Amino acid sequence: MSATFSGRVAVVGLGYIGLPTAVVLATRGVDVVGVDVNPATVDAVEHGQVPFVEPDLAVGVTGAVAMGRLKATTEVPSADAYIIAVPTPFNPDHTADLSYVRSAVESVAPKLRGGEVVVIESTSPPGTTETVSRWLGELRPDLRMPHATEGIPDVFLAHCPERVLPGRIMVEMITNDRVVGGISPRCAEKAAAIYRVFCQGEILLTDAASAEMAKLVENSYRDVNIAFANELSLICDSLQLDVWEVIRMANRHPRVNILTPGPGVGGHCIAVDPWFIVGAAPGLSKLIKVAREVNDSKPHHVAAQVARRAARFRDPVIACLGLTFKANVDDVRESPAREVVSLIAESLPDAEIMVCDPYVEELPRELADRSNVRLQRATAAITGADIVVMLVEHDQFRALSRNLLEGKVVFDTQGVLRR
Ligand code: SAJ
Repeated sequence: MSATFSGRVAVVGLGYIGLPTAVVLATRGVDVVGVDVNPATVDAVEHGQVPFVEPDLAVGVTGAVAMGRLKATTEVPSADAYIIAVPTPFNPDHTADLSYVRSAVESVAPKLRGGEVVVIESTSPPGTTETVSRWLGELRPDLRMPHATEGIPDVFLAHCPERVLPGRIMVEMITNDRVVGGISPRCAEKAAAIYRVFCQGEILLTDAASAEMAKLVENSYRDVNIAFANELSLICDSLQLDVWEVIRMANRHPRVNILTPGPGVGGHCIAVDPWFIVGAAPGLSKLIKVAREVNDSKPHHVAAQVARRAARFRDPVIACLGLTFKANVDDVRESPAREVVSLIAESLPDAEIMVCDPYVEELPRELADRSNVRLQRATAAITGADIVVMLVEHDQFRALSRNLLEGKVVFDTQGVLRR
């Protein structure tokens, strides 16, 4: 029979993954302590607030805190299980920056007494969980770590990658299948017991490195497919074909499902994770690397197309619709739309650029510092614009009256306005 978990969980890192994970555990009766190095995040959670927009998360946080099941702190407490959900960005040479994981592990190590489960949720290159086991072994030589024993270790270590889609996190956290990879089968089983508390999908047990790789492969698969769509859009532009029409036709084949071209690929996952595979097998990851390069080059192509259209105006007024990394989220980090706006502002210093985004209240620093860029409401911006650039297909933009666009030069990177 599958083991069930009882005890207290510390979730280290209260970001897009850690906070929802803390909430789903807490609302199912587990005592959860959320830990974050940022006192403002801790303070917000303690007051039942959410530091970012995600449907249904706010109500979950409020409920869990009111029930007394969720607490937040900057200090790692003693717990029966630790879930580490801190960022793993990449270094300038595209290798993984494991410094946040390392400092989380260092803060957990002194709390271990034996018998705890430590789960790494942070997306990591293959072999990282084993590295964490070694780090813990060095930090706590008094405890047996799973990489170093055939028998029962003192600490059970596993990797359980998150697979939730921003915008649908609270649903997918519960319904998605979950991969749990242990340093040993016993580690995987111990970690799986925590996820059984809330996960209605299937829990798939494997080894830690396969779990790490599976996560990277999922996002690389998507990146390669988006790159195919983006490359098609470049080819169709040069052949003066309508890429949306071409894709629409091709997708009527029963075994073809081409994704949607856009201004580029953003977020902290799809644009990052493929590099970890390239780093693990550089000579072999040719397609994955080229896909990354195709997607990374897309903002430059879009900005160049806008500059070409702007050439016929004296001091063009350009409305850029959307700044976030994808539709209907408030996250502007690693956003291709943001890069496009920067590139346009740089290449067209005499243009007036109006940025519209219902999810953005303040321009990011590099745009706010430019005298030719300002934030504006969509209707006013479009009305005063010569050129309208559609960058993010927020629902609010889909609903815009097409009459507003009459007489404007429209550059639609998402095919929204034609649909
Ligand atoms: N994009 C396109 N065309 C498409 C689909 C997406 O240009 O047809 C762009 C989006 O606009 C965005 C980027 O790609 O800039 C990524 O968006 P996304 O919605 O595909 O994915 P994310 O980054 O929000 O979430 C992904 C998901 N992974 C997969 O679908 C394989 C999610 O399940 C993961 O949990 C998440 O990465 C993560 O945290 O790794």
